[in-house]
Amino acid sequence: MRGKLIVFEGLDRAGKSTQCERLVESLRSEGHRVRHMRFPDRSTPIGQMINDYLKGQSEQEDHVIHLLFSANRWEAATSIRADIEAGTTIVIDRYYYSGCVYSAAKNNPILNLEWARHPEEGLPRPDICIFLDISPADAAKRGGFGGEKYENQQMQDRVRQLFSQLQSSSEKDDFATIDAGGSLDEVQLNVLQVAWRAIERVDAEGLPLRFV
Ligand code: Z5A
Ligand code: MG
Repeated sequence: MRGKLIVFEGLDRAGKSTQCERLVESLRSEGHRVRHMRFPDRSTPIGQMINDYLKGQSEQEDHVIHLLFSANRWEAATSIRADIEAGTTIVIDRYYYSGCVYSAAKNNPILNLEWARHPEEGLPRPDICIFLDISPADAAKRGGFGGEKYENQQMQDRVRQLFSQLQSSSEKDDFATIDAGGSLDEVQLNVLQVAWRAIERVDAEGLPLRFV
């Protein structure tokens, strides 16, 4: 059986990294072979350029940084596909949905969601995207914004709107939305249920890996 592609998305402080780690651990303890990834992957030369940009140490034109984020996924695409074909499940912390919404949220008149999606076409498409939904009030309880580029209220408000636009687009069936405002254990339980359902569906229906 092939591996599955499971992605976490959501706003700042929704708990993606925390729940991603917990899901990886649970699946491994059940005997699944699992690879844990995150985007941006700051360890590559392209990822280093993204890191410098997010930390305010370099400037990039909006389209240029968008294409770097996309290239950072493309440099991993072949190995993602190979691992899935070899039976390894991949759990990813942020993917191309973040790529589209954060770039489109800048209100650059020639960088809307449609433009942003083009460079992502052909990437492995998730079997399920677990969207951790958090209200601005609950996010604020988890501490203030950090110092990175997009960590401000105006940007986060636009990102929230654009994520909900994506969730009612032709990609809506990719998403399972979970209330991320509960306790760590409550959220984890819901995440596990969604992940198991997605895994079982792929296996029961023999669904092939799709591409964006
Ligand atoms: N970006 C982009 O523009 N284009 C792209 O293509 C991609 C990304 C892929 C960096 O991402 C930026 O890159 C991001 C989008 C943009 N900009 N923003 N904003 P990143 O993934 O590196 O961001 P991050 O630094 O990992 O942070 P995060 O995503 O904001 O956080 P999180 O992973 O969702 O949350 P967490 O680290 O798991 O938890 C945050 C805190 O809350 C922590 O103290 C936890 O202990 C606590 N927490 C978590 N869950 C709970 C619950 N349930 N209750 C109470 N407290 C909790
Ligand atoms: Mg994170």
